[in-house]
Order: sequence, then structure tokens, then C-alpha cells
Amino acid sequence: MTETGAPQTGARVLSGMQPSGDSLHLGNYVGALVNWVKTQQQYDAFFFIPDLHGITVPHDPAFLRERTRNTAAQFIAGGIDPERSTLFVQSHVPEHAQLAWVLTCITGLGEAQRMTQFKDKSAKEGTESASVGLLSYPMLMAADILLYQPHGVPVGDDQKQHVELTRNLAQRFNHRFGETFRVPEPFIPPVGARIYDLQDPTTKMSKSASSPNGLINLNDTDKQIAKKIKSAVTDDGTEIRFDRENKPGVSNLLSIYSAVTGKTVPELEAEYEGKMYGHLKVDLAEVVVAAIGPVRDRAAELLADPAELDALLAKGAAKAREVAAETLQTAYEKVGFLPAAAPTA
Ligand code: ATP
Ligand code: LTN
Repeated sequence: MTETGAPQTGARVLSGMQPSGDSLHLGNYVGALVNWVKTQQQYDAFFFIPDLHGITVPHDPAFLRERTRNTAAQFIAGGIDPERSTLFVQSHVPEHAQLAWVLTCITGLGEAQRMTQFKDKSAKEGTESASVGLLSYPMLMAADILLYQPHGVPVGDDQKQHVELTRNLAQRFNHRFGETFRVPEPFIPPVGARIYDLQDPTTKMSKSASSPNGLINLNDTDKQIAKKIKSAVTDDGTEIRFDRENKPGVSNLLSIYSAVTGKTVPELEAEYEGKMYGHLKVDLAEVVVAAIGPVRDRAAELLADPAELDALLAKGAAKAREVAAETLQTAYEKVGFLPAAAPTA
């Protein structure tokens, strides 16, 4: 694919989303998952849940396990087809951690310390207590990507710097040890449907939202969804018009409406001309429920049979390992590790 989205049959893409909350939210859904689902029609797609990344900050083991399953169920319920795409959990494919070590050894300390996400997160943790794992996060992400030799990596613009480092590490490795890795392109969605917090429409909708009412989760009930939309912060005046600067609340509601229905913002502005904010909210609640209600219900069905879900993930991991093991073996040979001979009887 090119950055403009023109298809290129047979090309491979890979992406992952951390299991850092109890549920994906509407921002993850329209900003990432919906794009992934479209991607799998045209590409050989690999999607995974980066649980190894999930322990770079303090975590609860039981929550991590539950969230990993939950995320997998929501991916499938949201339209990722495990027959068509390769869907797996990162820790089930040990090659990720193995290649990450090699890449860590060709990354400069200063280079790692300059990554924006490390600077932000380590400041939150307190620089002294931030884990070395957090510093190594980008090298693990580079390994995630390079193992599969993808052409493109669909991510939000916040992950662009990590993909840039991945490209640098691939080029550095290839230059030092010989051609091994494909240098991947970041695929940043052209119309970055960014969804904002319903209570504070100047900050993006995020798992770490300050108020639970600002966030619509994929596992919210219809009633919760309607209530949160009804109490969404709107702006002065009465006009329903997209103006991110002066009307961030109403603009956000219009963006969400547009993202879940496919109607354009100008179409919606025309439709709601002369109507009140209340009208927009009632209709929006209806379309959001229609879009994510079935995803919630399907995810619940999948979670009701964890053995079946785990079996699907095991199948995905086996498919992923076939590709990952081959790349790792090449990288190990290039770097000079002595091949392990088969044991003799
Ligand atoms: P955190 O609260 O831990 O920062 P998050 O909710 O922002 O998490 P991420 O795990 O960082 O979510 O992002 C997963 C994917 O969802 C990324 O591709 C990101 O660009 C997308 N995404 C996250 N929040 C939004 C949003 N508000 N609008 C659009 N896309 C989003
Ligand atoms: N850092 C990413 C998650 C992630 C990822 C990847 C995305 C881990 N490894 C490989 C794409 C490719 C994030 O969304 N926070």
C-alpha cells in the first residue's frame, strides 16, 4: 500500500494494541480497529496483543491475563477475522523477545532515552523507578515489526517515532551484518479520526481519562452509552456546526457521528441546521449503540467460551511463529551466533 491507501495485493501489514484497559474505547475502535478491519481485505495482515509491552509499567497479573483475552475478543467481535488475518498474543511467540535483545544491542543509550514516549512515561513513573523495560520498549516494538518483514505498519501518529526508530534499526542491522530486514513504512490513516473526551473535548479519548463519563467503552451497556452522550459537554450557543477551536464539544459529537455512520460532517451540519444540541445527542446515542452494541454482544459470547478463544489464539501464534522463526534464524546467523546442532542420540 502507499500512504494514500492504494492497494498492493499480497503486501503485508502488522499492528498491535496494548491491553492496557478493561476494554477498548470508541477512540481505539474508530481510530484503529475499523482501519485494521478494512486493511485485512487487501493485505496479508498480522494483528497481535503486545502483552510483553504491558509489563513495562507496574501491572496486576490477573488483570493482564483478563485484559489480554478481552482485547482479543473485542478485536474479533469488531471484525478481525482470525481465518483471514493472523491474530496472536505477543508472549506466545518467543522470537519477539529474542530479536528484541539483538536490536537492543545495536541501539544507543542516548537514542533510547530520547524517545518521546519514554520521556513522558518515565517522568510519570519517576525517572529513577522507571523500568529498563520501559527504556527497551521501542526495541521490542522494532522486533515485533521486523520479524514479519511487513511493508506497512498502520499506527496512530503518536507511534510514528517508534516506527522511525524501527526503520533506523533495520537499516543499521542490514548495513552491519548484511541484508536481513525489510524497512517498513508507517501507514498513518489519512483522515485521522481523532475522538475526544466527552467531558473534556480538548483532550483525546483515552483509557486514562480523568472521568469515566468522558469515555465510551466497547463493553458499555446501551443505557450507559446513551447517558454518557446525553451528559457530554457542549458549547455556548445553539448552532450545530463543526468548529474545533470554538465549539470543541459539538465538533467532537459530529466527528463521532461521522465516524460511525460514514456520513460527512457537512452532510450532518445540513441535516441538523436549526435543530437543538439535544436532538443531535439523542440521534448520536442511537447510532453509537447501533454500531458498538453488536460488537459488545459478540465479544461477550466469545468470552463465554475462553477455551475456544484460547484455541483461536494458539492457532494464530503457530502461524505467526512460522514467519518469525525464519527471520530470527537469519538474524542470528548474520550476527554470528553458532547454530545449535541437532542433539545426537
Ligand atoms: P492510553 O490511555 O494508555 O494512552 P489509549 O486509549 O490512548 O491508551 P493506545 O493503546 O495508545 O490507546 O492506542 C491504540 C490505538 O488506538 C492507536 O492506534 C491510537 O492511535 C488509537 N487511538 C487511541 N485513542 C484514540 C482516540 N481518542 N481517537 C482516535 N484514535 C485513538
Ligand atoms: N506501541 C504501540 C503498540 C505496539 C505496536 C507494536 C504497534 C507494540 N508493538 C508493533 C504496531 C507495531 C501502541 O499502540 N501503544
